[in-house]
Amino acid sequence: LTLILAPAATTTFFSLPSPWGYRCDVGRCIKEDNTGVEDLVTLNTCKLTCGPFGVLWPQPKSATVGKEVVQFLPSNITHKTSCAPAVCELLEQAVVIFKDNLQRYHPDYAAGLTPWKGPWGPATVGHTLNLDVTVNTDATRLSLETDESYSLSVSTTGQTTTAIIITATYFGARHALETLSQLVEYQEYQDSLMIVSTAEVSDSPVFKYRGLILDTSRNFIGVEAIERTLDTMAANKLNSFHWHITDSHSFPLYLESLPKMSYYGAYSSRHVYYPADIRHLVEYGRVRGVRVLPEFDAPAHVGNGWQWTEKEEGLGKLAVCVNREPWQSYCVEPPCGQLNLANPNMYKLLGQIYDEMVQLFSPLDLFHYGGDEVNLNCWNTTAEIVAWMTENNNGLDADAYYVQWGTFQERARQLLTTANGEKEVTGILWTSHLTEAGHVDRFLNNSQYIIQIWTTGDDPVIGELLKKNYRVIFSTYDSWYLDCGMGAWVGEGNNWCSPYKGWQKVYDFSPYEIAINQTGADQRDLIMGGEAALWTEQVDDTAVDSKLWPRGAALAERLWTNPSANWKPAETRFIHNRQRLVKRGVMAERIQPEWCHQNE
Ligand code: CP6
Repeated sequence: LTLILAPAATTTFFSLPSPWGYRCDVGRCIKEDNTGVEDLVTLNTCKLTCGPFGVLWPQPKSATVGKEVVQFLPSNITHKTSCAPAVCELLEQAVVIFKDNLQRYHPDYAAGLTPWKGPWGPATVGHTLNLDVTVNTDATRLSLETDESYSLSVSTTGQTTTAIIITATYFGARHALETLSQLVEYQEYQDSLMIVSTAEVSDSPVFKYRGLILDTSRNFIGVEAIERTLDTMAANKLNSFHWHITDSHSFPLYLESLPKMSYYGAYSSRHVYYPADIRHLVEYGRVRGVRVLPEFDAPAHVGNGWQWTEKEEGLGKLAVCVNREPWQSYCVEPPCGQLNLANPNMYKLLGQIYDEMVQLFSPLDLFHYGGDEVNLNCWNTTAEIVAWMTENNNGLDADAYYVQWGTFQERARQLLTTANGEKEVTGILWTSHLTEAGHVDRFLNNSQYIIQIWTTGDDPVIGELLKKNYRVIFSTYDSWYLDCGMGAWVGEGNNWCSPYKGWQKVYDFSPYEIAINQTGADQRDLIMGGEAALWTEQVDDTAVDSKLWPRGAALAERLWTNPSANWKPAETRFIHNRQRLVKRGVMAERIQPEWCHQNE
């Protein structure tokens, strides 16, 4: 009988000061002794190793983070959960993602090399990270009522670090795992991970609705780039991916009941989202705590894809002004196109499109109808529509057209409700002439719609809508548009990239301040949150990451934490968060030279 006794392992607490004579302070190496003699070898070792321990983004409501770290390996993570079956199933996936994110901290991860090749000492091998997750309710889908709060408690005794997570919902637990992953860093010295040995975090978001908009019509964005976007949103606790899937340029949405929409409207058969892609992304988002919210923009911003009804089926023209010139007379951005109000088949198709979208994106808690930038001149210069207006004694003045537009929106709402099994879905609409003071309460019920503001932060329409009790989402173009807008490419001297909106501008824009300025109160019951927009006239897969990140992270802290200070005190954390995003495989834009990171 042979007994092999493993050597008794002991945990080494690496206090910061670290063992190299340098102290690692949020990513910077500071010499401990006062000899003034720099040892470049140990300084550089420290630089390689020195991680931004405890740098949290977005800043939690309350957090105490210890100053000591212990080593462990990602293979030494255990977890136990207490939850309803459907929640536990999601949590299993969340834990896999959590572990993968830790693997990504290894500098050789992207190169595909096998990480954790050692050498690591017994302290690393013996140490275990135990996750203990309790979720108290059984919700498995996000809504505007979802409780995303969490408490996270990290403690270390003997050979074990335990992270206790207690939340109301799965979505809170998922946020807690993101925070926990921010308490971990890679340590070059022993090729292992290190985790802060003690921490207490109690956290919840200020705004319920925290999102990004991605346009996939002006240019197609591949499924992988969208996955990466969802990953990175989750890392920053953003919870809503607003998918502006179609527009007048292209129709990349493959519909089984209407395949000719994308056959005519997609840029090519490769530039299509098939039902399996969409279902995959909806589920991919759900697991990561991100709602995938579809927009079907109408009655304007349509065009390519709609031609087949006239060419093949005898259904007549369902979209008018399609590709019409000179475009300046019929739309704000070429190619033009608007739905044909005079042809009842248009509603039949719209209903079919909604039917299939509801199936693909189910379960829906919100639906975006678009509704922006309708051009009345398109309709009243189209003979078929003018004849129909006249026949029905509607008149031909602007108000007559607004009434028809309002009627269109009401029919669209009814079609969507029917598509959703007669269950009302809260609608979102862009600000437009229909949402102006003189029109909005005539056409749009404030219990049925949330209005998304895309004009500037000083637009008085914001105060008007709030005073009429409309719920709003902010996407003001002077602060939260991450693209170059249209001016740069239509060659009209309008260049929204100039000046470039740095992360500081994104960070400092505060919806509550706007509301106070315009109405005297912060209106926190009506302001659901905000979204930064990436319109893709000048973006494809190659630029999505660097346009969205790290500026999207600045938006995330505004909406999660709503800091009272401006960007300045957040700068160091922001930069470290950006470094972490890069480690996770995101091509996030650089903020400053490495020199600043290491010296200052
Ligand atoms: N496309 C759609 C767009 C824009 C909007 N809707 C837009 C407007 C102004 C600027 C940038 C984008 N490209 N469908 C407005 C909501 Cl500056």
